[in-house]
Amino acid sequence: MAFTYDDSNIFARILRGEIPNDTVAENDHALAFRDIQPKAPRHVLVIPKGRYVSFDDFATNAPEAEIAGFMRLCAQVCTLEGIGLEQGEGFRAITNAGPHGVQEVPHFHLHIMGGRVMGPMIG
Ligand code: D5M
Repeated sequence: MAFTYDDSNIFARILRGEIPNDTVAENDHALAFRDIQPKAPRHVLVIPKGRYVSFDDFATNAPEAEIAGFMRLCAQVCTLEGIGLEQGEGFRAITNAGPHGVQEVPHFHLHIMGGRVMGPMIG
C-alpha cells in the first residue's frame, strides 16, 4: 500500500496523550474531538484507537467490535452536538482517503459537520 500508517502522525500522538485535544466523547474503541480548523459550526473528528490509515483499511481489517464501537461513538457525537435527526437539522459525515482524497492525516478519521446548510459536494 502506497499510503501507509506512520506512528508519528498527529492523531496517533493525540491518542498517546502527547498533544492535547478538545474531546467531545470517547469509548473503548474510538475518540471524538473538535477539528482544529472547523469548516462548520459543529465539526468533530472521530478516530478509531487502533492503527488504521484509511476508511478501507479500517473497514477491512478492524475487528467487528471496534467497528461497532466507532460507529456508536459517531452517533453519540451527533446527539451530543444536537445535529442528529432525532433532535437537530442533520449533518454531513465524510472521510478523505489517500492522495486523491487529499487526506492530510494518515490515521483514519470521519469528519462530522453540522450547524449550517452544507454546500454541494464538489472538489
Ligand atoms: O483532514 C485532517 C483534519 O485534521 C483537518 O480538518 C485539520 C484537522 N487537524 C489537524 N491537526 C489537528 C489537531 N491537532 N487537532 C484537531 N484537529 C486537527 P484530512 O481529512 O486528513 O484532510
